[in-house]
Amino acid sequence: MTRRIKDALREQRIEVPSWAYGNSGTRFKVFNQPGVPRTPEEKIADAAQVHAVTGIAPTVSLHIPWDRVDDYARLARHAANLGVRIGTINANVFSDDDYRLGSVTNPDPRIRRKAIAHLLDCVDVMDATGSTDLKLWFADGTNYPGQDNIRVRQDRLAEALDITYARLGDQQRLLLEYKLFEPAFYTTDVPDWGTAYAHCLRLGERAQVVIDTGHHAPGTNIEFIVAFLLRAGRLGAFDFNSRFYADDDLMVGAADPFQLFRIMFEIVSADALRPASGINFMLDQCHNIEPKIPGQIRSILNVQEATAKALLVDTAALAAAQSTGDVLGANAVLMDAYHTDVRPLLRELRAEQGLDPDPMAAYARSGYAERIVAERVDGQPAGWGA
Ligand code: PSV
Ligand code: MN
Repeated sequence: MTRRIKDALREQRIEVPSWAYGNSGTRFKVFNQPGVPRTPEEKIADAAQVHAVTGIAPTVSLHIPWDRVDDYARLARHAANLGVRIGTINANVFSDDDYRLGSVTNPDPRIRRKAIAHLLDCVDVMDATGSTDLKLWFADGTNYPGQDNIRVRQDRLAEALDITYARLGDQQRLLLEYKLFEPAFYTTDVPDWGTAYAHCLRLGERAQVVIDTGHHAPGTNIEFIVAFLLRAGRLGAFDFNSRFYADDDLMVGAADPFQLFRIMFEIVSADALRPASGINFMLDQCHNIEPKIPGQIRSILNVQEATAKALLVDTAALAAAQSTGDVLGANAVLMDAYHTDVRPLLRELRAEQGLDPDPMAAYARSGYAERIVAERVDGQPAGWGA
């Protein structure tokens, strides 16, 4: 039993976002922290620290143009030298005045062409870095009834997706992310998993849905969406984070660790944890008030703990209780696993892998935090809009 759980945990991989290391905030204030990276290279260096102490975060998502460089192949080599790889390429078609009324769904054909050209540029970045995933999130939508034609905006979106999908190589995927609201407040052009799923179905097998755990109405049963998309073979990735009210990109597992456990249970019970399953488990977080590298480490540990608990579920006992209609018994099997303290098991696993059993303490002891504060004094710190 313990061996099976450890084997599964050893295979687990979680991808970190480059933007977690830059300055961030809310629409009210972006807070500056000392020592934040000034370049994509420094963001990758910070991400490498997270991998060094956790052992399960070997890839970094980039956000283009926030992480624009002249030579992406060189950036990929820089990552490799630090022991990590470039992961998903996130297309940013929202940080530009042209996109006030939308990007690929904008009423102006010139702006739509500009947005599509950027999506195609992102595929070039994938070719240069070896990245296999293009993640698309659109800030597109409307704020007022009557502002634009809802159906026509879907047509424009479909056209942009068709062109982008056609540009992908055989080993590359398009990952479509949905979001209920924000920055548009009346309609969002990809508001929910159903809309994303319908577009992906039409596009083809290499178009898959991204579940950002922060992008739902309060009370939404996210594990149901996970189960549905898994069954349909269309769950491409997660953007893990956590929120108490609206999307505020808090550390995953902070608001509702039980929800995270329920999600990971669906993953584990469908045997979808293995990297070979094709699901990219990414973090999508910003650390506004907490230090960034420890914020990422804590998030990874939260996912790892939820996963270990999910792996502990006695599936034979659960199936037996389910098949006999033993409602309370089935629920008790799940809750037994959830209530188990898996931290000793994870400490043991890390020690076996030559890692420090306590990654938070290992990072604090490393002196890296002090070093970047001392060294990164000149230049422009990376952050929203950088
Ligand atoms: C939008 O809220 C989002 O979740 C998308 O994934 C973006 O790529 C990310 O935030 C960073 O802006
Ligand atoms: Mn996201």
